[in-house]
Amino acid sequence: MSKQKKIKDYRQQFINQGYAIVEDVLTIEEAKEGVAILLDKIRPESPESYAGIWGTRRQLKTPEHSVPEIARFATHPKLLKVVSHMIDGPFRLTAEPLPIVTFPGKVCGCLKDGNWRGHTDGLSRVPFLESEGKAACIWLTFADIESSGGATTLIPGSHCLIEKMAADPEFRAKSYTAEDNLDGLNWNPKEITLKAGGVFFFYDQAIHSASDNLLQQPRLICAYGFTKKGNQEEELTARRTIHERFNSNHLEMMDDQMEQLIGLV
Ligand SMILES: O=C(O)CCC(=O)C(=O)O
Repeated sequence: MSKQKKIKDYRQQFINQGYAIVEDVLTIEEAKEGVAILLDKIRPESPESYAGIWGTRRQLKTPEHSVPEIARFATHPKLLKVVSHMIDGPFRLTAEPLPIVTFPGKVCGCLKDGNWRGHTDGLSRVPFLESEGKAACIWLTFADIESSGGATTLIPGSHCLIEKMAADPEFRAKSYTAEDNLDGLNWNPKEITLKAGGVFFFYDQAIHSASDNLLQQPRLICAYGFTKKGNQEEELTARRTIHERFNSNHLEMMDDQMEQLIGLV
């Protein structure tokens, strides 16, 4: 299959399914570097990260804290190329990248326990197809995510239904279970397993959840958000609020390439 066709495929998959996977973005060596950094910086007990209600899943508190060495993968040429096919025109990194480690243990259940429930991260007021090609959230993985290894779980295509129903205030308030009988939805949550070095494009309006990590291998990922650049005024406004979205120490130490990517220069 030609490269061009594959690229079209993942963008189309994203539109249809609310997620897409691109393998082999980092080399095995690069992914291993990421593993070492994350395991050094995030530990189950480290105060810079939090679990909330999610057991062994730890997420860095940003922008108060940052891991610049992990953030720097945002400038990886292959990663930027992959993002450039999902966003039309120039784009920038929107916020401090978000490292997440799911250590072995309980998080919030899993697909096998038959009690799976999902949520959306708020509900967008902008119709999906209107924002298509304007933003991309990618989760880069540094170690293989095997089945039962703390993968994201998601109902493919659910973003379309959510969009139709989001106008209903009661609907907006809840998380979703199979019993909700969401008319027209094929209730078939899927584990997003992935090889080290791959990326998962994620649309947070698809019904999704975290999951327990029943294996020994921690799930080691980092989330990066990108957005299409706006007009001159919009970019100036974004620059003014940069300290709200990026860590101050990190801002001070960024190299030219990173500064350019976040829209500082
Ligand atoms: O960690 C995951 O796989 C999913 C996290 C999630 O559900 C969320 O951030 O809203």
